Amino acid sequence: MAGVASHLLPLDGFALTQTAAQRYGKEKLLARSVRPPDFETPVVLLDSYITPLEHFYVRSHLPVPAPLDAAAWTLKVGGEVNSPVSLSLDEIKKLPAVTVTMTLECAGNGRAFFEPSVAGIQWEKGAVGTARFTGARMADVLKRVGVKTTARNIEMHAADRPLGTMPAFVRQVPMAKAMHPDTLLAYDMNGQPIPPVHGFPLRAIVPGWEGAYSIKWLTTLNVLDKDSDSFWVATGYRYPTKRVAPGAAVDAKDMAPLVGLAVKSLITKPTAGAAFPAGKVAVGGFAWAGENDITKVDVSIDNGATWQAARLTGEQARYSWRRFEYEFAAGKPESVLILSRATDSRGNIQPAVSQWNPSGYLWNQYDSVRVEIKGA
Ligand SMILES: Nc1nc2c(c(=O)[nH]1)N[C@H]1C(S)=C(S)[C@@H](COP(=O)(O)O)O[C@H]1N2
Ligand SMILES: [Mo]
Repeated sequence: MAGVASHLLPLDGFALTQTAAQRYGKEKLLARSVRPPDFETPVVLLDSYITPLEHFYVRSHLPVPAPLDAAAWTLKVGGEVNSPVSLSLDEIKKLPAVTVTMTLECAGNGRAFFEPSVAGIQWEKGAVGTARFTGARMADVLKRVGVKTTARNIEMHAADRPLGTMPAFVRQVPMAKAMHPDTLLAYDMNGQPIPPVHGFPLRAIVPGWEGAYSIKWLTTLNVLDKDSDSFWVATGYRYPTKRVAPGAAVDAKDMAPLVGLAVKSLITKPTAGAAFPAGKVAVGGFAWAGENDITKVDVSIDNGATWQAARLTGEQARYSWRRFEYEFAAGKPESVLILSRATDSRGNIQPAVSQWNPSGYLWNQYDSVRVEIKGA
């Protein structure tokens, strides 16, 4: 080691991961990528209705921007509008404040389970969480600038900068969703200023739609009379319009942009592999369906042969997951597979088998947790 300064030695993988996690206060999460930061929440930490900030998953395509100065930051609003403006954070905070409780889920949550496997972050079950977002209505800002009748989409730009030849993370939201009173320009998350890694000082909140619509570090709303030609709008976040064979190549004309989210449930207790004495076993979890409400969650403890309705409990809010609870009596030592299956207000039922697709989006088959019942 002579002559090698210790501070120049490469950190090992674990140390690197810990350093990145500490920087963002995400020590308890699973690092799927360190640069840019992609952190997944272990299912055991998703057992509360509101996900605490330190447990909330992180998905970033590009490095987190250098700390943004809220006093110098502005939101530029232009394009197909009568009077373009630059708004300060204070001006946005003077608009009526709205709080929306929302389940935010990455479209790629569950990608790791697709067969054949699909390129991208290998999320298992925890690229999802629920938070209370407070901000101004996007509609109030758009009304203020006078959107022209030619407007079709709002293009959103952010402060995170691409590495090398990577495209910037630019997305669009159609006018109708942008003008919806629940679509926000949010500055608070769970009652605190949005943390840097979640988009400080301002992020879009497009409730009930896959997470990539909710642009972090928002800098610009550009009103368009057409579709954005940015990479992530033109080619990203697409899903086949028909069922395809696993592994098949899908023609661009048979792909459409993702909107909404799939009906889905997640068992948060017990955890996989837990062991119990014979007796009562409590099952709990959450179910969500984007813009739709959850009307039913069924549980099976016999490999899906029979199903029983779980109780829907706790807070009920549009765009937010719903708690379900179930209890069963374990009589003898055996291995039990607990399955959950949600139904939404439009009659969509969680499938037994997720539809494979080229980008590995919207994994939503029955959730399953295996537990072991030991002797009394
Ligand atoms: N500017 C910007 N906004 C972004 C992203 C990004 O990489 N850059 N990632 C998107 C994706 S894919 C998701 S799933 C959510 C994740 O939000 P979170 O990191 O606050 O959980 O942010 C979205 N907003
Ligand atoms: Mo995402």
